[in-house]
Amino acid sequence: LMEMMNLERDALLKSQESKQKSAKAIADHKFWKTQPVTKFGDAPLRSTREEGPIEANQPPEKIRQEPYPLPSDFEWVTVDIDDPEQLKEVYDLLSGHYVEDDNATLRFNYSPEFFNWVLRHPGFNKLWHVGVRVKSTGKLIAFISGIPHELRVREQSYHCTEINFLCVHKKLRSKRLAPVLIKEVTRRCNLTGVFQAIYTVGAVLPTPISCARYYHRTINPEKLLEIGFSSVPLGMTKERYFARYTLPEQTQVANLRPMEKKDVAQVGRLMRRYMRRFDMAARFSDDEVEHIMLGGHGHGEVEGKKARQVLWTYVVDNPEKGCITDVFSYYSLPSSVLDSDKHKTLEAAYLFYYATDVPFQSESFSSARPSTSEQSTPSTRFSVPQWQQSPITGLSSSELADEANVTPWDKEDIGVKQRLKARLNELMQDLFVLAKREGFDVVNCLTVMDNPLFLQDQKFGPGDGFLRFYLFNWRVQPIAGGMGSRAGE
Ligand code: MYA
Repeated sequence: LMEMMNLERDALLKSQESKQKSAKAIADHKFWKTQPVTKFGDAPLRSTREEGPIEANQPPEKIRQEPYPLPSDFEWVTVDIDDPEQLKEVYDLLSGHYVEDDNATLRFNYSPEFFNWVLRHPGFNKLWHVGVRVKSTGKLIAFISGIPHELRVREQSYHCTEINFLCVHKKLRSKRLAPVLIKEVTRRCNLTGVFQAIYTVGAVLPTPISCARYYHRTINPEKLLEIGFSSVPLGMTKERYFARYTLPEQTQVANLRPMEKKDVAQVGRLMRRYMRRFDMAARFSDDEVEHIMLGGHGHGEVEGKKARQVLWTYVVDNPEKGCITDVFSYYSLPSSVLDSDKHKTLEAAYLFYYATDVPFQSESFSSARPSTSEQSTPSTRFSVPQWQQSPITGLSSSELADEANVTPWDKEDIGVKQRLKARLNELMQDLFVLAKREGFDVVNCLTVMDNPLFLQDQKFGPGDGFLRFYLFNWRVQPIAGGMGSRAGE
């Protein structure tokens, strides 16, 4: 495993170096060099004690009050995702113009239900859903969004915005619209007291704090071959290739069932404890756990029709222990197939959050600890402006207690790692069975969290894609794979 991780790291560094060189050659980062981010030439931090903000927080009166100027034919809008028409406009823009692979054969095709789920993170601020329209026609031609988030990087936490879905219409590319969108969303975040952000991008910009690689687990080998997404390895017959990815009909893990609302407190406790092991992770209150783990389950309506399910979450409800011992989830993110006559869509499931009590079994941890009535609410949690404050947390004291005295990921002993590896392998195998039943062609994940423990055993293959993690206005030493962050959205 160590060898695999070292190889992976070397490959990542090499690809990062070469992309970095070519990126530098193309542009001198005219925009990024004006922003509070680590620059390529900056001296590395000598210790994690030097980690922290690059620029000080500003009081509201010091922040630009008026929106940044746009070319005269465009105007700013706040996109209201409560309005089905506007939600559809975001969908139309991104389904035609969002991220493609390097060969332009696949393009992410997030569903309206997906936006409706993730953009409504508890405490979300409508002003952070920023659009640009053509004045004369009203057409939406660009978008960027932020959702509130409490992020812990090693021992420090702060409220930040998670920026996602930056998109400019193909016909308006290379006109420096992206920097204006980024500055405008920054201004809107600053005005509400938020001065840090996390974002992930495939490309190398100044400066990644971490890099992960995409891995793919074939579920429907025939379709993946037809699309050209995968190929039969040299020396292997097609039959053997197909047999390699055969799955059982039924799940194997005892007491596995879909997560329900009544599980939120236990799942929250389990997730907070599990994520505390990593160097960087979101800190979720129970309200957020409910949203993140159940919000995409197809409740309510989108565009006047019953919402499709875009998220699947399962728990292991262990009757002997009388509590939930494991949870895993995956979401649907199809890609449009751009160059096939036979297939229009690649149905991809992405591994999302998971947690298990295996690392805590020796301390007889139970997710069923009765929680006090004290709960943080989204309205109080993200409404505390940070212009005068040092990093703060909005977790309640019982939520904070869940994170106490956890052994860090990189210090866990080999016995724990082996038990964890065995358990995660069992859970992933069942995830594939369930994903297959739902009609998925492939399960994707990144080399984050504990994923390297099961990639090989579960027949994941390395992909061409990498995802770089970035922090805005927070200087850090590089963060190794031990990272529990929302990935790949
Ligand atoms: S990642 C997904 C990004 N979207 C896509 O890849 C979809 C397809 N592509 C497009 O729509 C366009 O190509 C985009 C760029 C919009 C990406 N992140 O306008 P330009 C820099 C950051 O002429 P265009 C996601 O959503 C580039 O280095 N910067 O370029 C997370 C150059 O600057 P510099 C990017 O191709 C987004 C400048 O823009 C990206 O027409 C996180 C060129 O501008 C990128 N993905 O449009 C955003 N791509 O000269 C940052 C290019 O300096 C958030 N650039 O090299 C920062 C935190 C903000 C909030 C802070 C709150 C406190």
